[in-house]
Amino acid sequence: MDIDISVRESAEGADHVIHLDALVIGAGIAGIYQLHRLRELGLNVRAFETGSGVGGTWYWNRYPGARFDSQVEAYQFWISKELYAAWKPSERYPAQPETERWLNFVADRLDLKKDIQLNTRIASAHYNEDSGRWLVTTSAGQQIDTQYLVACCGMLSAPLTDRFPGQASFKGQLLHTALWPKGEVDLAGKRIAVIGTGATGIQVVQSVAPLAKHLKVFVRTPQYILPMKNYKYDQAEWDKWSSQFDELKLRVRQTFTGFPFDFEVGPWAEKTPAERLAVLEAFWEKGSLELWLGTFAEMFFDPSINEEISEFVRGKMRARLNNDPALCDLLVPKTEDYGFGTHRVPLETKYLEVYLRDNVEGVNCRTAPIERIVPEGIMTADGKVHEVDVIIMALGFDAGSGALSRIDIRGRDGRSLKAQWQQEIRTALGMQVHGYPNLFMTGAPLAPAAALCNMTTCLQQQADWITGCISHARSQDRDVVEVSKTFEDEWVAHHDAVAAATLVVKTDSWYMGSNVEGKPRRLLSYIGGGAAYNAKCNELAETGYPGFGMISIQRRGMETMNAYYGQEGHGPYTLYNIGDLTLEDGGVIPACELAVATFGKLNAAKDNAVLIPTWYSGTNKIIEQVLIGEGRALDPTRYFLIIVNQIGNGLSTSPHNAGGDLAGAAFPHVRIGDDVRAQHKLITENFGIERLALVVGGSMGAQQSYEWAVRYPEMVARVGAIAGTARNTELDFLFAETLIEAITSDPGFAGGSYAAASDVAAGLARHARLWTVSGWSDEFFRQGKHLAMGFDSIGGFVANFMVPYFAPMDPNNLLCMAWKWQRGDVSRHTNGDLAAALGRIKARTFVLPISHDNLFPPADCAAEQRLIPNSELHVLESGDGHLGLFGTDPAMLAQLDTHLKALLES
Ligand code: NA7
Repeated sequence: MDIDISVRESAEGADHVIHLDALVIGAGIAGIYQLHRLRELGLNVRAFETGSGVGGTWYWNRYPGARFDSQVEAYQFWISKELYAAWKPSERYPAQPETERWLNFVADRLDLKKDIQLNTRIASAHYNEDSGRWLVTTSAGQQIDTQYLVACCGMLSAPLTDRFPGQASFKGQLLHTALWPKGEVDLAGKRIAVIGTGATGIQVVQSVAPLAKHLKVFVRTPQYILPMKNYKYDQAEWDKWSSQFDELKLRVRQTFTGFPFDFEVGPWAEKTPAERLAVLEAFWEKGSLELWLGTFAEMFFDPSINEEISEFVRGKMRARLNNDPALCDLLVPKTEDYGFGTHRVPLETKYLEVYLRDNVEGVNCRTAPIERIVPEGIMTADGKVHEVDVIIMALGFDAGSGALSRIDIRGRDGRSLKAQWQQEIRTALGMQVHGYPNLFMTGAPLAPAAALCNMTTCLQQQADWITGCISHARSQDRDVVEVSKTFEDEWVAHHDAVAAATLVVKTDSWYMGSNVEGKPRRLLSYIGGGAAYNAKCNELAETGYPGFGMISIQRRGMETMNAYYGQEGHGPYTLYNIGDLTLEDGGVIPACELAVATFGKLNAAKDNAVLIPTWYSGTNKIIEQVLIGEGRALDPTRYFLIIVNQIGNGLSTSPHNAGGDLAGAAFPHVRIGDDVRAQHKLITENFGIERLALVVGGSMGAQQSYEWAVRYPEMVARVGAIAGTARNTELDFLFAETLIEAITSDPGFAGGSYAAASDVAAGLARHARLWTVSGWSDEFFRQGKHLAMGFDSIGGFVANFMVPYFAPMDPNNLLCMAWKWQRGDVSRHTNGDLAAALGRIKARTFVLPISHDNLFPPADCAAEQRLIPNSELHVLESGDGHLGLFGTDPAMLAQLDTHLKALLES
């Protein structure tokens, strides 16, 4: 007999496509909660579930003895106190039937079932880049068109079933724990084999041993165990827990593993051996996972501490096996096997004592591995046939990535998630994967929810974050959310670095994917702790999800026309919609967006904020690379650094991404003053900052800094104006004019209606040559700096550095900025009286020209400085000229740091 999968495929609606805002895959713990949250958001959402009932893990795993290892007061939904109090669990660790009833109770209470389609397996999900939506197909052929796809498939829901040759030939009953049939399975008086002694196998073994005529347990790797102390809960007990609902709800998100307990017994090193033993004994008595996840965190890092704790557990196990040498050899892990806690530690109830029974035999399948299943039973490598009536396979799962890999998921450009994960398992926070826009997931790899967590805690936390992210995107009128590759790379690197410090990565188990042949090795679960993970997620939500690109399909044609602009090359940054911006020269930018990158934290007094506007063609990225760093003047450990991209630079609202009536050449004229008013809204309304410790910028960034100081004198404590002036000179105006002409005279420019930047390649190359001539100084070339950068001549420098630098930029964007630059002039505020305008400045101001700057020579800057009341002139000595702003001269950067430090301390 083969495994009964008990799924009757629904063919509902096979003939027409259903349209949804969101489709949730799965109706387990995560699925029903995610459905509830997205429905609260007002989305048209539906969940699809393979089983014929809700429950997920607690629907499928109905094998004898199935129960969870988390205390029931913490294995909960935190939706409301009323819901919590209304279900009274019967015991501390309820068994599967009660948990399945509880999940049905929750689904009924929240009226979720009307939006859950049962008996339906999702077969494929293909992303359509034009619509920004997913086309999902069930195995019965039903099609669903959905904007968001939220996979709540479960981390342990892809069971490993076909493991041995000859399975189909077995004459008796072959059962898999995770596909256990509904209804009674009569095991009484049977000859039973259990293969596998993980958390599942242990529960099965201890439950069926008393029923079986004879039980053979096939043990390969022995397990460390902890005793489960289960006891009945009466109404008074549950009322007690219900009264603690608010504290528990808060607490479980603040601990390492999502339980209400944490590693709080104090450092191992500070205790005597007797004190350590006392702690271990006391926690052994607790009968929970707390000895593992709530005593000494050092056990995960230090092999000698781990060995001492392992030996404590081994001693307990040996005693329970009456120190029988053969049983201890079979069932007690040895030092050379692996250490306590480096893979899942199951709770058990008299599991070891089972082996002392006459009707139970442990078969060592390390020495004699299982070769095949034969009609009579199990054949092992020693040639022996173990004859049985029933085989129960407790062989585990393709964890974390398995469930999603079993669906044909195709992202942008048809890329396959399964194929990618066969090479390397990567995600961003376990909730998105780059290349799969609008696909979110819970319980997926590289998050605590993949394994190392009290599951209800971590799954709800993820579903909450996903709900928040979708809600934010919608509030910003954005249809598509996709994490950047940079963000994903950084998360994977962080995940690996944290994991590498632990002993967990040295142990083979499903945690590492080593239970599935060919699965790429990586710790599935993020091991930096639930609390740290939550903090990271919360920070992203509070700062507008930097690193998660959000685009509008309506505008997307324009946005993707130039792949240069985006999170990939310039992120992470966050888009802030500052509302409609009425422009000085007429016109309005509706829902104007500023792309903002922040570093460091705003202090409680809100007096450590530094605003850094960008220069011509530059973005937040180059400013980050050149000016920011620990120990530098702009030190993120001391200051809250806000780099704001100017309008028109390609990341903030710009001609190439504006869309509609404002697209391309139709984009209105924007002035420095418009940028500064938009930034003022951002600073005051989005960040709640009333005074800036410093506004500092180079070139057009200096223009914006001066504008800030003149327009909002009370708000700016200090100004650093690098290589720029408050009023543009006539010569500079002319230079910018030549830049404009270089571009617009290219026939490919076509009045601004070119199809791609490459159509204007010749114009952009001329523009790059002009920048070479005036941006760098004669001294730069005399010193051979271009040769030192690896170019063989000035021609090579232009062809291989300057031209490629500007080539991908959008010509209309550059023109927008050039026009703005030409007209930078603070004396607009005082009817053309520059002295009066600069006289308004209350900020302490450092004027910082570059000695060899052709565009903003020191003399021009000094003339302005003399008009600013509380100011100093400090010339940065550098032969590189204006484009020394790129950071080509470390000595100049050192001077700059010295001056900015002095300014910040003044
Ligand atoms: P696990 O923990 O992956 O356990 C699977 C068991 O099956 C484990 O003892 C394996 O031994 C054993 N196994 C697998 N293949 C074989 C073969 N070929 N021969 C003999 N024994 C084999 O899965 P569970 O379902 O118990 O638990 C999964 C999680 O679900 C659990 O951690 C809880 O969080 C809930 P091995 O260790 O590979 O030698």
